Amino acid sequence: FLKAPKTASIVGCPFSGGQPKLGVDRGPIHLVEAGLVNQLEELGWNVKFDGHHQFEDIKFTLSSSSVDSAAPTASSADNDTSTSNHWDPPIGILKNPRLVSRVCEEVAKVVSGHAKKGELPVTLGGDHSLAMGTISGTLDAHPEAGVIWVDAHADINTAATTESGNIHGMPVSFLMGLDGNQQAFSNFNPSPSSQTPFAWIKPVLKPSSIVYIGLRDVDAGEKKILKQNGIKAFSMHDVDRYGIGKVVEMALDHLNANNANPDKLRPIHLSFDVDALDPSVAPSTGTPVRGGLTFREGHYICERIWETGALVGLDLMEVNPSLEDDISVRQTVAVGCSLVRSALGETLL
Ligand code: B3U
Ligand code: MN
Ligand code: MN
Repeated sequence: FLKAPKTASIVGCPFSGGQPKLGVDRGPIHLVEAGLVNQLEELGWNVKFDGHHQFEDIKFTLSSSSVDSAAPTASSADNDTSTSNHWDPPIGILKNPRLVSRVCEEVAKVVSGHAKKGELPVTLGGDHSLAMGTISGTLDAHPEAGVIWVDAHADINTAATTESGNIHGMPVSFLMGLDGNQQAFSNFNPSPSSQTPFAWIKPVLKPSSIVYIGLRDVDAGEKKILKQNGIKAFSMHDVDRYGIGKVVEMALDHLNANNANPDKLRPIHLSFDVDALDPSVAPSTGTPVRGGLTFREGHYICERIWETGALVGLDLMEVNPSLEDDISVRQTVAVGCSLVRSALGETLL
């Protein structure tokens, strides 16, 4: 049968504030320069892309409304996101909390706007803290959607458990409104009236509405959170044991078993961290972990989700073109493009 032409909206997010390594903000630029827009058009998509989002106005607003008007210190040079800006001091150990939060709030509006017009938002990161925005946006437009989170990491630390203070290791906890965040923030901030910068995030994601695939580097505190909340997770051990085909069926079954409307397939948001792939497949990423998904396993996940016809949102995150040599960068960018094409219906035959 013939489907009506569909529109994919590329949401380019050159943002690195959720983690300390420079360069991940150039991920979306490289993915688009590699020809992603054309490639999707060749698959029959109507592609909307009017340039990458600029978050400069957010930085400007934050810096000019800063309570701390002290002169910038040496560590707050503009191109250095590895240390805090004087206008965005850490909360507890969380780095760049106001900037990350405001950027994600804007991304949420953009993604939700596209999704409500019936378009498929394809967000290119940038670091994975951006998923607080993309998933808030998807769930605003499709409240019944479930999330498949493909990653080496669980990204579910709270302000109480994070050891790094890097917010890209925390987005899922904010989307779920986990207790650890409220408690920790009230400790940092004794005045009950003062809101955390993350107050805009509604706890829209139920623990039963997310499934992980690819995990292999999960902090002790995160393991507790996964257990306590009964969150479904398929680690690399499960991929080895069952094979990727069975794992993806189990993941889909889990989401659809928890569907409010059992007659309808649940809409799916796929949040793909490129570090889920083995570093030999995708070397240019900030926190590579050995023993990851093969090229085919990563693509299979995307192909199978496309096949369900239920995809309503896609993220491709953590491509960092500043890491490793030129060949590695080209390889990682090419894999990123090809994952997106697979999720948008590129078939093998
Ligand atoms: N769990 C660690 C490491 C990490 C999470 N996400 C990435 N790395 N990419 C943390 O910092 O929370
Ligand atoms: Mn991640
Ligand atoms: Mn990761």
